[in-house]
Amino acid sequence: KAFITGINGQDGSYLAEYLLEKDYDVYGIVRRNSVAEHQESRINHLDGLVTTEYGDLLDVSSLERMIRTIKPDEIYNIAAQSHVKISFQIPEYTSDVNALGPLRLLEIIRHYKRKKIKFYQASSSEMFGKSKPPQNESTIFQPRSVYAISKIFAFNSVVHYREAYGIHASNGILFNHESPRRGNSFVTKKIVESIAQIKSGKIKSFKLGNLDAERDWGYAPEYVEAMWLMLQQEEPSDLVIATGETHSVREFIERAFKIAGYKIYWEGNGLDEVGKCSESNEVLVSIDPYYFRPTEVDTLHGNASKAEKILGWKAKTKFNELVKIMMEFELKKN
Ligand code: NAP
Ligand code: G4F
Repeated sequence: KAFITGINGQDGSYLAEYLLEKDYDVYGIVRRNSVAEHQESRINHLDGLVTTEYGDLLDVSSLERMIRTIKPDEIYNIAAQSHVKISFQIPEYTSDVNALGPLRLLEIIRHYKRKKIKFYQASSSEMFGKSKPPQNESTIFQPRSVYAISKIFAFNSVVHYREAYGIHASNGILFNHESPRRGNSFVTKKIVESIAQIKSGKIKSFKLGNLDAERDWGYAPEYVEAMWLMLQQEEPSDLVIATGETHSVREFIERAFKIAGYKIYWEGNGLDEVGKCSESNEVLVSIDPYYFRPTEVDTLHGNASKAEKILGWKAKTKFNELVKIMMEFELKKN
């Protein structure tokens, strides 16, 4: 039996599918949404296959009730206020959910002695912050946002509960991973969705922030396999999961436009920089400082060789293929 927090998120939905294929009984908590169809929008197709109840990382009684009634073998804590930029606006809420949420779960496991529950925590490459690339398990954390700080608190809680109480608790330090199910306020999904809307004539252009940030972007369905593998190991551990390839936001834009049949060129500098269509010379992309962050993580580039050695896991879908999957999905939708 598996209990997934954040089951309606990008990763939670893929993880639920993955565990169902492995014959798990899958349970999860969902949050009430004022628009009913948003509430389980990514897992509607799993209706009748997974069991969901209302719950929240801020509501200990809901977590305790779920764990005591389900008696899960594995808990995957995937839920979070997962948007880095938004954490600058709601730092206290972000910390309550992302830092204290996992602590609440670990406390429940600690006091629930009936059987050994294995625990997975969704840690993040964002914790590395300004540490120089490539980053691996020995790289120090130099956070650049409250999101990252909250994830470091959770990371350390996992290590502490493992050492102090012998809990089988592991941190997956996942680098950015995307898919057609990615939320559309994250840069990759925003780019492909906007390009498809340009192509179908719904919009003329779109605005972005820092085009020079570099990320190690992988494919989400492959990353949930690494989560499961970590809990199948005799010894819990903390592992980096990444592709080992890094590309800029700018490269992502160029590649996505190319797949959609456009060639673009860049003109101007700083806030005045624009991406124009080579054929029509019309502006397709411009800069809006609203999307800048007070502090930025410039480059993330993961070294996942430890995960390869311990789990036998290696990223298969690299940058070009990922952009293709995401762009083609949007083009078909529009
Ligand atoms: P996501 O799509 O934003 O999903 C997050 C899920 O958490 C959503 O289902 C959300 O519920 C739920 N949630 C938020 N606050 C909650 C609360 N207080 N109580 C219960 N559930 C709550 O994020 P994701 O991309 O799948 O990421 C999954 C996890 O991995 C997150 O912890 C994220 O921080 C971490 N992570 C992600 C990446 C990445 O590149 N994707 C990389 C490293 C780490 P609603 O559906 O109601 O909004
Ligand atoms: O897509 P992003 O918002 O992802 P970010 O900040 O790297 O965070 C994601 O990955 C983390 C793992 O490293 C996760 F822990 C976290 O939960 C989340 O999944 O932004 C990527 C880059 C940033 O440098 C940002 O400044 O894109 C830049 N960017 C440029 N224009 C933009 C935009 N980001 C967003 N969201 N929107 C823009 O318009």
